[in-house]
Amino acid sequence: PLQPKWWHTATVYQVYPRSFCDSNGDGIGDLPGITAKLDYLKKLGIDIIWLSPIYKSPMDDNGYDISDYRDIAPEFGTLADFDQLVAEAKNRGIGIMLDLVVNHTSDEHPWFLQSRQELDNLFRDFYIWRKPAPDGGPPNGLKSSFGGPAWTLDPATGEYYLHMFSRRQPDLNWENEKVRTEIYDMMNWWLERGIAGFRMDVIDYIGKQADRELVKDGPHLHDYLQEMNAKTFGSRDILTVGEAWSATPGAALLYSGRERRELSMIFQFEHVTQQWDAVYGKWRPKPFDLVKLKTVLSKWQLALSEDGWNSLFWGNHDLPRAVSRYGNVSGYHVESAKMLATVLHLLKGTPFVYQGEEIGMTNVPFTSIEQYRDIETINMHRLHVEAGLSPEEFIRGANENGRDNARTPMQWSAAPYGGFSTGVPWIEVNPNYPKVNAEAAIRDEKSIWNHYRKLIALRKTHPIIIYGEYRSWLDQHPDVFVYTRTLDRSWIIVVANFTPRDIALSLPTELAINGECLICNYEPVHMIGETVELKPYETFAIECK
Ligand code: TEU
Ligand code: CA
Repeated sequence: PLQPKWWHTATVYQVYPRSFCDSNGDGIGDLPGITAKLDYLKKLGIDIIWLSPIYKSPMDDNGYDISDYRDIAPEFGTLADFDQLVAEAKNRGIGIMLDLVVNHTSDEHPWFLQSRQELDNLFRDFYIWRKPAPDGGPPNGLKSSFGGPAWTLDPATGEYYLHMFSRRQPDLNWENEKVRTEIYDMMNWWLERGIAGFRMDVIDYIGKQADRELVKDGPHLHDYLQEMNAKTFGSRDILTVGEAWSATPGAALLYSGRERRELSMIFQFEHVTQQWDAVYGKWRPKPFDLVKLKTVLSKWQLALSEDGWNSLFWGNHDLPRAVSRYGNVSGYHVESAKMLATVLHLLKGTPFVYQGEEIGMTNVPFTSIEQYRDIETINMHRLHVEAGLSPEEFIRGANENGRDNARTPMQWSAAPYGGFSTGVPWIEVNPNYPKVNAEAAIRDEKSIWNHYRKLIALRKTHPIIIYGEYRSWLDQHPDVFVYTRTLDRSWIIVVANFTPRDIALSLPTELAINGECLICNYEPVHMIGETVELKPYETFAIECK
């Protein structure tokens, strides 16, 4: 049923360029810095690098606000630096996947500068302009993800323009065919440069119908994606991943089903958003609930088992650090980070590693709003405090779930600033860098890093990890995740303790196994019977052929 694809066995590594490696001491990560670290990534075993945006940008949202789709932000380098990165990566068998941000542009993009000039400008219809409501206020109640109305009045013409994110990120009008043609041309221009894929920012928004306050999953969303596929990457064997916070399993099949000619896969976020508070959202996360997490992961595993394909991730540049969110950084940092990696990488799908996750980087203990750089955190701080939340409580939420947790500089060594830069970094380095850093991790055979390396390699030698049928067990067990993968006569059992306690686990008799231990975070386990003694955050996978 599933037709094998090269990206089924691949592991993707996400680089957030601003925070990865600074080559010239200005405190900002850059393209030559990434090129300098390709051997590190090669050693880890990854196949694809997803680069968060590198295009020219005023950096209102760290590059997710693009002012020139065909040039590089000067602080990141030049097109020559980019070509060199692509070539050097290719030499090592690594592909470069670009972040395609086409729901919106920067307000400094020439299209928008034109568009805002006058009502009959040729580019007016590149964006979404509406007359004020009768009372002069915004046309309707649409809200920006970063707080406040999604409409801003532009005095030049007396109309409002739509921006689902900051007011410096005006939404493009996808109903305008000229907009779509421009975007497809631009995509082809990058494809010609030899890139291996696109990650598509908030792609579920592009079919929006603003007047109906309908943003996600608009009626023409899939028409546009089919058109895009046909006009750009459809004839090439690249990897495409759509970011779709709204996606249900049914929607995922529309995006990635084998007959659909749309995308390779999507990012869905159900395992993330189910942990948010109904009122305060991510700023007041609910306590971790393993049963709910397992329910969501299993649902997605089963829904995309025969068609479509899952992306697998714990973190990205918008999310907290995985080990801080799902693991235990106070007593079982290494054990819990390895456990999480094992659970994720042995599921069916393509794993995504977010930079620093492979060394167990953690959330950051900021104490004041001045230390944050993220536009969402800064805006939401203002709005929540105005609405009566105490600044302390907001900071507590931000330290748990804010986006800057993932954006502090990559910790390369115990050198000043974690070896990220010789100058003062644009955002503070996590103070734990003397202990948590890549240099130390590579040296230590038992490190989190070496565990990731092993997992990534296992996918290359074990088709059962790629295609084996998934089944979960003990769904209601509050502390332990148990699942199996089966292919032909072989099967793998994966067991993971999500708590800092010893657990005596009773297993169904059919799960008794005697085989090869593929990976573990304590001593290898080859055999289990009806009961298993698990140490804190213990995990292992046994294969029986
Ligand atoms: O994220 C989409 C998005 O919806 C996030 O902003 C999300 O809502 C937020 O982090 C949750 O609180 C993408 C990018 O990944 C993000 O970095 C950009 O800021 C955003 O789009 C706008 O381009
Ligand atoms: Ca730099």
